[in-house]
Amino acid sequence: MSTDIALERQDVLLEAKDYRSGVKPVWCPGCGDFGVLSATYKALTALQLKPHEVVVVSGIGCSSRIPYFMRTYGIHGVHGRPLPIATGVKMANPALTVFAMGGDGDLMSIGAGHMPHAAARNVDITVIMMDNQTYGLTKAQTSPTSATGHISKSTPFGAIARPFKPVVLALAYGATFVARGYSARANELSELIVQGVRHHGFSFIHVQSPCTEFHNTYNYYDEVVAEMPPDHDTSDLAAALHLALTEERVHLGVFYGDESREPFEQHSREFVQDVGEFNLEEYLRRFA
Ligand SMILES: Cc1ncc(C[n+]2csc(CCOP(=O)(O)OP(=O)(O)O)c2C)c(N)n1
Repeated sequence: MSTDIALERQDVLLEAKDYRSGVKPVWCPGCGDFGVLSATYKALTALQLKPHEVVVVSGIGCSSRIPYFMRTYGIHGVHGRPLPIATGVKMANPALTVFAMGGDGDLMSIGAGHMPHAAARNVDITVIMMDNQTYGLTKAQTSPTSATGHISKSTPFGAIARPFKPVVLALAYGATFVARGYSARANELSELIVQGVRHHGFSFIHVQSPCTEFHNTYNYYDEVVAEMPPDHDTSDLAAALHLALTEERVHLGVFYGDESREPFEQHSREFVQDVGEFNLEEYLRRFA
């Protein structure tokens, strides 16, 4: 059966191939982002979302090329701005499943100011950050997640700054679902993506996604990644922060989940209904 017919029918199970655009990824051999792409196909297959129900918004960077390789709607946006664009898409049509995807430069450097606001609002989008601890597309400058001492063309004598801790930041900003995956473990990552999409609210998935060309960290992560302790309570924010602050181990899995907060787009729609028609005269009387 052709893919187009399968996509129209409710009774046909979609397969990973149904989410492929057919455009061949331009990433370097071994790039971690291949693992993230296949985990995303796998997650969409598990969720059985129709491609037209999904929008993948990205910024600019190697990782941000991901919408080209997916047979969903997609926006290859502006550097650092996937979150405001994704927020707008979700507000305009809350029925869509919206992803915001990009690199550590995109989301933690030029776009760093957007995450606290999107998390505080609890917009129901799933953010997947592909962290290679370097600027891949522009050829290996130091990024906010590069380790102290990291040598590159932008820090030739070693980075002085301490690296950002994306999971700690997401928890501190009030993200209601926070997880970490590793691109070399695509099956586990796809399960985290499924959980992130099912979560009603702002989900942040930090993915260690090594850059084979400029900063090959596979051996390091193979060594230091660790499963989430089996007794970790994902409703305990302090315990999640404690684990995320751990330097010796890079824990994979769900750090935190809180379903109690209403997503922004739902809340704002109810709010608009309660307020009723916008009254300009009343507004000017109170605020002008
Ligand atoms: C406003 C603006 N500033 C700078 C750039 C140049 N630029 C393009 S991608 C990028 C960083 C890429 O790093 P990252 O977001 O981590 O993605 P990666 O390529 O590593 O996947 C930069 C600085 C740009 N395109 N637009």
